[in-house]
Amino acid sequence: MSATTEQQPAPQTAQPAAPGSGARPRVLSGIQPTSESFHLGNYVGAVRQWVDLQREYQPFFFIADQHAITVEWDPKVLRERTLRGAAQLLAAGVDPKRSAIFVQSHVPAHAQLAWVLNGLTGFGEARRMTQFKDKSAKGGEGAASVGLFAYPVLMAADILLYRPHFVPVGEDQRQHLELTRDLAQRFNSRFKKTFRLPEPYILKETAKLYDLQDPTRKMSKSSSSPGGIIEMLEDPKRTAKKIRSAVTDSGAEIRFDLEEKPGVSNLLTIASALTGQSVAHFEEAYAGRMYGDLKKEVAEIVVDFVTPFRDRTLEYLDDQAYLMEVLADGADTAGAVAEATLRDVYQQVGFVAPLRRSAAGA
Ligand code: ATP
Ligand code: LTN
Repeated sequence: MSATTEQQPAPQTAQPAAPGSGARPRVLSGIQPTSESFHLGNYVGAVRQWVDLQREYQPFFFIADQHAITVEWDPKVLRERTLRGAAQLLAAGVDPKRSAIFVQSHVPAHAQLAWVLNGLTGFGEARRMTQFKDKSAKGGEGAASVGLFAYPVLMAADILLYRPHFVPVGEDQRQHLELTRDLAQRFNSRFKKTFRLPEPYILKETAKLYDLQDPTRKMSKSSSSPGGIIEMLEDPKRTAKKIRSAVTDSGAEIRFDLEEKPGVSNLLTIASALTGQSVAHFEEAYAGRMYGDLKKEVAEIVVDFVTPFRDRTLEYLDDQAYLMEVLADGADTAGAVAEATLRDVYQQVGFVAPLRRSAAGA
């Protein structure tokens, strides 16, 4: 993959294997269904890397619907967004033959292991998590849910169940990964070595996209204004308009300079990320030309990219039977791995194993 990562795993030469089959090192990641559509930042900063990782790793990718209920939610909207999230993963090229694609709540072991890990997590340790501090800052700690407080513990469970080698996430999740490693180590030393300590695989220097209206802030589903965010599933005509109205900088020169020219730099980053051509190529091509010309071309590049993506997503959403099959297969593959780990954990912590009666009730 092209991304520079903190921890660059050695390339593997093994042949493609079926999801869950154990021949290749595992990667795991999740994305929350907290908006109608992924934005272009989510795509270039995260989902596109997932697609690349499928070649060399054995991936588990899921829609974190249980994480989405740690803040206020609407059940109908959550259901819709969960399916949209899965359809967008498929449209982006996450291949169900190579990757287990599933919905977090379809694999009950996530919540079950989270409960065990809750008993190993210090209150102060959880309170130090900066995401909790940030997200609870608005209404005050008293208004935040216990779920939001325990969010990182559920995330640790998501990860540890699969004993993955790597967890690709953005820089903002680094602290949660550290907690995950601490919990794994604590469990392993208090009981028996059960969990693998996952390596951070922080997608740091992959393209980071900024808000079109305020290019000093990152493009974000929770804080960008509608005009600042490029949503993958919105009407491409609207997208083109947003790019043509993007805030640019004083002066007229088209060059990459995040400090002096964040608006122009953002447009150059987008053009480069979607075409595979270097930023320098666009700087050269636009020497002596106007900001308006650049915006027009970037609008075309983005529209050419998002239009088929959107069409593919809508097709997957139209064929819910297929989508549900993919998610059922993903949950079967993931569930088998997760349940084996959970059984091991339950045994270590002293839960009495239930008598398993056969389905026939014999
Ligand atoms: P929120 O605003 O709710 O925090 P978000 O838009 O930042 O949401 P997340 O769900 O936190 O998106 O992130 C999903 C993935 O997308 C993460 O791996 C994150 O690093 C990546 N990502 C999010 N925003 C950007 C961006 N502007 N540029 C590049 N990558 C991004
Ligand atoms: N917290 C992550 C989403 C997430 C995740 C995970 C990522 C939930 N569980 C497990 C990696 C592994 C986020 O908001 N980006």
